[in-house]
Amino acid sequence: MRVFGAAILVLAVAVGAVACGGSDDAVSVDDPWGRPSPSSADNAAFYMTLIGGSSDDVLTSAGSARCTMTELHETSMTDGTMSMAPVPSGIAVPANGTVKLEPGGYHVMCMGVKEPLSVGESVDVELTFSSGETATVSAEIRDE
Ligand SMILES: [Cu+2]
Repeated sequence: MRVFGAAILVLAVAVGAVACGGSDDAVSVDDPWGRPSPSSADNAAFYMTLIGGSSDDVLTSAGSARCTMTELHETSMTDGTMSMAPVPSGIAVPANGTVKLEPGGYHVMCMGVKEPLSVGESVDVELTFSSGETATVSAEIRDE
């Protein structure tokens, strides 16, 4: 009986923690990362998972001090050819939804890397949303 009581207490604490996290109304960012910039190219890309807050939002721009210019891009496959294009309207993040920026899809394009991005370092990426929210995330550079 005593064991059962302890289990109830643990469950109550866990539920409390989840409810607390869910009350946040801004977009949150999970696992920001980037690929190392190859020495032959001066472009790099950042990826992350955007988790919607309590209302719809749109990631409208991103920036990093390490890039001369930064754009939001989407990679797509047309007739077997991989190409990417800017998404001028931004990346929509639905309320309580999840949007992944990942290789082969949406990404933050870093054009004109000022100094190579090396595996193991962390690069600050600033995000701006249509709601006016801004966030600075630390993208871990890794070989993936
Ligand atoms: Cu791109």
